[in-house]
Amino acid sequence: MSKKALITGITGQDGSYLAELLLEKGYEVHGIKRRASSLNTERVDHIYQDNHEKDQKFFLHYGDLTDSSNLTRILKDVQPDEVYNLGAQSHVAVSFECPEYTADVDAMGTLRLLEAIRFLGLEKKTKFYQASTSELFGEVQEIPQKETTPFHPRSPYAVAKMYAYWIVVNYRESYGMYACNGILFNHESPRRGETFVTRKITRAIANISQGLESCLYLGNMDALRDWGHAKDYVRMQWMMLQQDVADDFVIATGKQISVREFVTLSAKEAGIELEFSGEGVDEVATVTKIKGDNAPAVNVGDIIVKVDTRYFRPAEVETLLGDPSKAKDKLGWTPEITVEEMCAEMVANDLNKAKQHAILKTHGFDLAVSVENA
Ligand code: NDP
Ligand code: GDR
Repeated sequence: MSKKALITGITGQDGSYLAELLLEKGYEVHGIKRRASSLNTERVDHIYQDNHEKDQKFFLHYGDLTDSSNLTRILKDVQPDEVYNLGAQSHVAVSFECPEYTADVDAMGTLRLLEAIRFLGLEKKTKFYQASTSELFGEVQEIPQKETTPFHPRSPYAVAKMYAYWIVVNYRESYGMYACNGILFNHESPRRGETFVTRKITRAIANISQGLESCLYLGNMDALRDWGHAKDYVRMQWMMLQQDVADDFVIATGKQISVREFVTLSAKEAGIELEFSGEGVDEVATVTKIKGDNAPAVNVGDIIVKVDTRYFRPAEVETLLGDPSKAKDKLGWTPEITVEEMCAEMVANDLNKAKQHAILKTHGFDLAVSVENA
């Protein structure tokens, strides 16, 4: 009998990579997807199996982390060996706009799942993984941050995730549940949501290079992050549930770069060299050199990055740098993909899309470029 996993947030970046990994390992994979007015399964469409296929291993269930009875029914039907709680309102800036909803999904949603497991008497069968975050460290108390570093969350998102972190610890201590927190630092990929800063940058650089956009507007370019690749990080999520004893782990690369450096790296990947000038809200990036033929719409002297204060946050997390020693020692986990390799993969993916879009535009099919921003 193959193991069964239930993934909340299966339609998101991590959920899609984790589903692929678990299917490769022979799991029967169940995922919870939200009802939306447009299709929202793009990241998992390539592994989708409909229920007319034989030996179906991949199942999607409608549900929502705000709906206890729905979660209880799905858990009762699936009886999973492992639950991965990846579902969340995961955008820090948006959490300042929608604090109550963020708390409901990210904090209470975690409690609802744990309670449903307990209510169904699954607490000795079902292992639980919680998607915790480096945002818990917020206003950092020590550098680098490890499992013992005190928390100081700086957004409604981080405060909600802090509740989720402690309720997981509490259910482990109170009911002997195998429940653990992966305290993951930022991780990205070509499947990263378009409004997180790395993807916003790689997508804009690609669009600008093909003449589909003229300027990238960013907030705090001084912010420092420890960026890894989502594929490396979901491997660890699975590893955390294969131990004898449940525990919490920091997952990071141990290296950090600034948002500005990520812009420079991304532009270079598209053959564009940039120079930053000006300070604070007046900072801009100007094109100084173009190499190769990836950026036909850009000229030396063009200003292609500016600051827009609307992307500043009411409280910022200026620097995050993780110490993954415990995960390396106890799980034997090491990240394999560097930030440079990841950036190259993301730019290549977005360039590919932008070039297709530009060809369509040249032939009179002008598809609108989505303007949602955060
Ligand atoms: P995404 O934003 O890409 O995916 C979030 C997923 O949660 C989506 O499938 C989304 O559905 C789903 N979701 C949102 N609201 C609800 C809800 N009310 N009920 C059920 N599902 C919901 O996030 P990532 O894949 O990047 O991250 C996965 C998890 O890891 C999140 O919990 C995030 O907070 C956490 N995390 C992420 C890090 C990162 O750098 N990526 C770092 C540390 C932690 P839909 O597709 O319909 O929007
Ligand atoms: P973060 O990721 O807040 O770290 O949360 P994000 O990519 O949104 O921001 C990283 C840093 O970049 C700065 N920044 C901008 N951010 C966005 N989104 N848009 C901009 O225009 C912009 N300009 C500068 C931000 O201020 C910030 O300092 C991510 C999410 O995946 C969380 O769910 C997860 O828990 C943490 O990573 C770890």
